[in-house]
Amino acid sequence: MAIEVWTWPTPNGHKVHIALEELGLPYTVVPVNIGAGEQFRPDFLAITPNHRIPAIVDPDGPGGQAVRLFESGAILIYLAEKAGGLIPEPPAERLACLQWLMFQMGGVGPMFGQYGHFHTYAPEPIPYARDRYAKEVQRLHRVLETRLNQAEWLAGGAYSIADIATFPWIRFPERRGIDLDQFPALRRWHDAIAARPAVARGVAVLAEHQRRGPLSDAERDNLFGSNQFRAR
Ligand SMILES: N[C@@H](CCC(=O)N[C@@H](CS)C(=O)NCC(=O)O)C(=O)O
Repeated sequence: MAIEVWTWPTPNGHKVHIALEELGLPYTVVPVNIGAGEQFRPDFLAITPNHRIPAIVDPDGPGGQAVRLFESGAILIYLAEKAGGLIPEPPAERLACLQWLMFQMGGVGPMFGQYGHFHTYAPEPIPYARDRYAKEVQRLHRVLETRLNQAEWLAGGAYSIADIATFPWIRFPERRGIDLDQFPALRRWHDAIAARPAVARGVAVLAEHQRRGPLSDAERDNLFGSNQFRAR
């Protein structure tokens, strides 16, 4: 039975699309237009009280019971374990994989997200915030560069969910003021992942809905305004 993926074409959504494509798991896409406020629909809130994509419903979860899951890192671990791939078996590499996955979830994602907020979406320029997140983005790229000078992939010798979680955030580096040519190991890693057919299929999911141009007032209200912060 196909896994339902409640998603939208953003870096966190792309992680799950890529993993499903790499693992060859059957899935159906349920679009959740976050600019239009569809993340606040009761059927989505029943899956994730955090009203953020991605989330999945697997009718054939553990013990044959349906499972609902949110948080992209947890979803990646679940999919990798279900399919038996993209997570190394040797304990040391498995730990390294989880470590770099957590680094993405707790560092790269939130910090790059705040960079985007203060450089693109904040209604007025706040130099301190712009500078802080620009420095963090640079620093996190340096950390990844150091790791990828030591190992081919983030977990070590094998491509894994740690790479899949991180890759969508390294696409379009110019959007974060990054010149990837200054990070040769990261460039090598990025190009190797971008060349994978499953990755191309994963980032093509819902590509026709990729956001372009400035936010409308309604989109701003849903993402950063009163609708976002209303008690539910
Ligand atoms: N830690 C979460 C973050 C998910 C997240 O921030 N999703 C964004 C899109 S990339 C979202 O749904 N935003 C909707 C909103 O802010 O209302 C994860 O990795 O799944």
